[in-house]
Amino acid sequence: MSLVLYYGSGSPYAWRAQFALEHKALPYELKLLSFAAGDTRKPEFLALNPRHRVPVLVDGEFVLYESNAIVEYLDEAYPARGAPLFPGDVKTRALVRRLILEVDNYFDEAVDPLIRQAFFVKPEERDADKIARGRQALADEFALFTGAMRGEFLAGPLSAADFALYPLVAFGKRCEMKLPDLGFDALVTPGIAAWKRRVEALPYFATTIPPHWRAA
Ligand SMILES: N[C@@H](CCC(=O)N[C@@H](CS)C(=O)NCC(=O)O)C(=O)O
Repeated sequence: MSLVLYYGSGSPYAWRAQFALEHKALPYELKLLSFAAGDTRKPEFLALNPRHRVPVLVDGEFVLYESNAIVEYLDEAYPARGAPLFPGDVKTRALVRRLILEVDNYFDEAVDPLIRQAFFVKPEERDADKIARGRQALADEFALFTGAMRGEFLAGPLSAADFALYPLVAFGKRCEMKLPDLGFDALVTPGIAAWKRRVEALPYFATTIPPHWRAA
């Protein structure tokens, strides 16, 4: 087994893949790419992912991009290691897949405008209406995910759905560094706050935090 994960520090999608590698206690090598240096657009990386995005997993001869596909691959390729990330019966596994799609199709869309305003728009050019709409969209999403929760974790037991959602929630919270009036915690329901604490209590959680976020 020779696993290599290409990542960029602070990428919520790469965080998903690292969650899965740690959950499975798999040995792997991390390769850090610099977004600022344009590493994702260099020919050697484009040969791995023509969509120039991290994460990319290399397992021997096999190359895979798209974070949720990587998590599912690791779960199937290394079934003997760690509790399954697509657990339970066929209906629970379908629920995990549905939740992952809801994260990527709806939650991601809700948090993205806030991330843009916080990290990619100059302070003097920030748009208060976009921030207000983003807050509301996020509150709506937290309410929907609270309603969808089936137990201690999103689908009941810990699953790939938790790994899909958590890094985007953490990124939303991190927007407060640039938008101190965001009031992120007020948007989070008690159910999601308790879920967040459970993910943060996972024994390998600290290892997965993006390096430059640790110092913050
Ligand atoms: N749908 C992709 C999204 C990956 C993604 O957007 N990665 C960003 C970092 S957060 C990236 O690599 N951007 C660099 C680029 O676009 O060149 C996944 O889940 O893996």
